[in-house]
Amino acid sequence: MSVILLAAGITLRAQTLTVNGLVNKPLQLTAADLSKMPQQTITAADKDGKTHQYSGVPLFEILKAAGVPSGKELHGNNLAKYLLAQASDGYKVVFALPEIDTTFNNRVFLLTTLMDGKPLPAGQGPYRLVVKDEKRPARWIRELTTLTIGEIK
Ligand SMILES: Nc1nc2c(c(=O)[nH]1)N[C@H]1C(S)=C(S)[C@@H](COP(=O)(O)O)O[C@H]1N2
Ligand SMILES: [Mo]
Repeated sequence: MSVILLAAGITLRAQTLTVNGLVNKPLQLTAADLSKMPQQTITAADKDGKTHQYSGVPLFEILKAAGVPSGKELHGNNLAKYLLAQASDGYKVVFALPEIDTTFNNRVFLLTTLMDGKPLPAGQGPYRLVVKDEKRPARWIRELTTLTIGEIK
């Protein structure tokens, strides 16, 4: 496990986000890689109804970078493909590809790195999915480590 040494002896885990499974291009994204991708900032209410500003990379951008079927390719067997998001505590969440695909709808699925302009706090970050306009935040997976594309056979 690599670490980043900050001033005053504070260390942070240099955590990467793994994108694997049925992708053309498996990825190991660092925070620096993510910062070079398109960014979006949204306002969303957390579990307690408190609104925060969340910033990060639209999930669809990450799927495009990994070469996941999208748009017109999303038919036939590709519609039985899914995105499995996994966290370091073992929490797992599934999304269907058309949910995330902006050619199907305009819902916002954001891979967030910042909350209210600051890195996500320990226990939430460094990466968390935020699903806007979903009535419950159960799929707002904290401490996200891996995105895997699979297919239901
Ligand atoms: N990694 C991880 N993410 C998670 C969970 C979890 O147990 N582990 N619980 C989910 C559920 S059920 C809810 S309601 C919200 C709660 O978010 P909060 O802990 O930030 O209030 O986180 C979601 N994300
Ligand atoms: Mo929950």
